[in-house]
Amino acid sequence: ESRYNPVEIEEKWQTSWSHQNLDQTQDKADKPKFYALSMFPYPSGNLHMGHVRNYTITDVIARKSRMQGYRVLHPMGWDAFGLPAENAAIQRGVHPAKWTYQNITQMQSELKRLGLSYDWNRELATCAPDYYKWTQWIFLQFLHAGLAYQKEAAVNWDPIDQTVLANEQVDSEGRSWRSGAKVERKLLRQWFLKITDYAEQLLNDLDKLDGWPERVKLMQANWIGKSVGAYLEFPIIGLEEKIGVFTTRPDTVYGVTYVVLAPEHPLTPKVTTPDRKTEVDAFIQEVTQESELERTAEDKPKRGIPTGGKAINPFTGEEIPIWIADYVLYEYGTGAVMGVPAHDARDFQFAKEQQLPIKTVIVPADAADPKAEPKQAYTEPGVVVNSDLFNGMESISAKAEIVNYAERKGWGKARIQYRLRDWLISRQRYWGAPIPVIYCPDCGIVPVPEQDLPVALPENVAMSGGRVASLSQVEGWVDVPCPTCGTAAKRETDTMDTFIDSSWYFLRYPDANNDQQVFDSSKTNDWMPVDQYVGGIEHAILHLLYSRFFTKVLRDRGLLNFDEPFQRLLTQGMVQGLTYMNPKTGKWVPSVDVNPSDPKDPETGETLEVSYKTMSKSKYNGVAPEAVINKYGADTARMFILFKAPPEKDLEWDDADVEGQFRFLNRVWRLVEEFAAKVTNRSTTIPPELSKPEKDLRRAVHTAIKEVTDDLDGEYQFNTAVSELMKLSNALGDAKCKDSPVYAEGIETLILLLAPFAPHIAEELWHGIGHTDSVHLQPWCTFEPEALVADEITLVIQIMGKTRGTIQVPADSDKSALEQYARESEVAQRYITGKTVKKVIVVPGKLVNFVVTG
Ligand code: ANZ
Ligand code: ZN
Repeated sequence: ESRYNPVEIEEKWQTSWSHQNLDQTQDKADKPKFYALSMFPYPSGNLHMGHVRNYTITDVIARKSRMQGYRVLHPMGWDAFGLPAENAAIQRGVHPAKWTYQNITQMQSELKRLGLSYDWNRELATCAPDYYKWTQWIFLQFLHAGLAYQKEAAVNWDPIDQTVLANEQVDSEGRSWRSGAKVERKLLRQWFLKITDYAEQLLNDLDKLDGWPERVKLMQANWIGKSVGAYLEFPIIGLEEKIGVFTTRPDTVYGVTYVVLAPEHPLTPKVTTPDRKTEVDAFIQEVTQESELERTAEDKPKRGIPTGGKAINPFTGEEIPIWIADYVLYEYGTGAVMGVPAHDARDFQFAKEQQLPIKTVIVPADAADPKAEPKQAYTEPGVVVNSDLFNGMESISAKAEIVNYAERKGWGKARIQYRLRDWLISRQRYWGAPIPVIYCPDCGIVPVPEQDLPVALPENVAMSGGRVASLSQVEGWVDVPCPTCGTAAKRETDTMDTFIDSSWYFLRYPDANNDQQVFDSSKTNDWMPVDQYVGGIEHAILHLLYSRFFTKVLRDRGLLNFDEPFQRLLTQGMVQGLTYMNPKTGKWVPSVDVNPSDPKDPETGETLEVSYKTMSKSKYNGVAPEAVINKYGADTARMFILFKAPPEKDLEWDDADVEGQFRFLNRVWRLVEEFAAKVTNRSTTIPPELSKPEKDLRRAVHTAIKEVTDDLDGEYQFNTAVSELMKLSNALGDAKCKDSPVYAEGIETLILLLAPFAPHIAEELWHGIGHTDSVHLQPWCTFEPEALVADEITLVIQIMGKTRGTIQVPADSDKSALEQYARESEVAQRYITGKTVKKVIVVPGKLVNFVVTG
């Protein structure tokens, strides 16, 4: 008799599978395709439990899909450009490339120990020249399509990382998503991708994504931020130019009492009167240093000053003052707003503070006195007043009427506005893909010719002064003859935002080793879209939106024939660890220093606060995957992670439950061992006539097949699927017919159903009962509906609503038969003899309740 030794068998099978090329993708096989993809990791050093959870989920899906007869693409790669490599380089003096590739090697070996069924032949790293060559090629596609352009822009500048950040990389407090630094505003010439051209499609196509969490779709829709309204123009007194504004409330235009420009608006200096110039300049200086979020915060006083200039409201002919204020953003709409204090909360606050007039033009249908001075802005729909031609109209219908009127008069037109901005992709950093353009004094911007790609990163780069030099500082790299005219020219020295690298990697896996093309479209069209994408909710906006954008652009360039890259999306929850905090000092205490039954701070003796928090280095609450694998094996780690919580929910790490799964696998091991040792006739051919114990066992076996399959095919309820496996193993353990083919069928079924979850032990046991080919090449079990039909059911007997016992009765009994069986049962006889039965309630299939008196 052998003991379950996970470390030994896991290594053995991993080696064997890789020799057999078991996980290699079957291209062009005569099978339906299934593309299972985990979000690829940043190679930061070691795997953490979040990775393990993510990849285990995808692996179960990939494995069961193979058994179900799909050809499966299940690849892995590395999101390998980015700042941490530069920071590590500075701290440790290793080149970013070296640090990155070391980490890849380390993490790859950890991944292999988890028994994840990746096709390693398709591994890619975004920092490799044979990958970023195509990233650069794609950039040129954007350039040719007019979707990449340069613009002088007020950018988010991270003073710690010394780089520009996209809006998406600045959090709600105006801090960098990476360094945490307070982001500053700075003017620089930058490259942008025109994602705004695709705003409408990106919004509308969300409807096609049935397999996405509603929450993620909502976040994307809000990010795109569509507003329907009007563009209206206000003539400026004394100037030819007009002030264009975007408004969602054209119905309030008769209530405009001032116009406000963003301080950095190009009209600001023109409308400013000489007496106001000094003050206006000072104000602009001040405001441009603030972040967008500070400027628009609801709770902050709005700051602004008059420019001295005047405009005309074309609808009323009234003269109104032109102001500048911090709450008007230059980048949104036209960078100018018509102020309607009576009906907009921000304008109301501003008008109160600045003593600007407030003019009511909408009133509630039942308004008492429209002339009373309002106490706050009335922002609801209502009836239009004080608005000339439009008086008495419903404000909602007045919107369209007023826009029509404006159009006829040449004062404006209907307009749709998106909150989404173009994507700023320039980064002044070394460790990224160089933007492949050259600046020629004669020809201007010249794209690097395709045959000269990749524009390779220079290897020799200075790492001093607390940062890795940017490309502009690399001697000899910048100077290059113009590809068109040969004149001495200069390379672009910015690299691309690393989100670009990850916006197309899923398109490369179907043809990962192609050195002639970005990918062969027929291959990528064949495998795409990804059937199941799994990753963290932190990518709900950025990565997913950018990937959708790239897909649409490459489709429009004729490279792809589908609209959306990810058919189904699963965002897995966090892995949380037991966390100890000293409530006095606020310090986290490592769990190794704490006695869990009496948690005290080893230094101060203070009683510690205990909670579950997302595992992180700073809280000392992480559990290293390696340690768990060494102790229990990868199969137990996988089983625990799948069993402990539904995939979308947070998961609390619990050593006792890990032990529990280890014990379960041991039980399965012993069950199969015993079977292999004692049962010589292992035929699974089921005879036509079965005894009652056989029928019962067979029902348990086929119920398990049905339930596990439902759990995996539907909403991915891995936790209940594992419970079903445990039930099946119990039924087998208790079975009274261990020499029956039904038992043999049950043992085989248990191993087959276990295979996607715990692939190594399943393989070992499969061979242990005499098979010679891999369990992972077997077809998925299908249940027989007849086997599920119970001959008998358990009927509950109640007296006055109280359960007194149960009896077995034929499953096809009708109501009166059920009553009859119940009455005659021993249980009922005990309670009803000598009494009067006043009423009998029969719930078919479940229970019979006797109401008695006397
Ligand atoms: C007049 C008005 C009257 C407005 C009213 C609202 C209510 P969303 O829905 O976010 O698109 N706005 C326009 N451009 C702006 C900018 N650059 N900075 C700050 N605010 C700006 O909001 C559109 C509304 O936000 C516009 O409609 C405008 O104020 C303001 F009773 O125009 B509204
Ligand atoms: Zn030239």
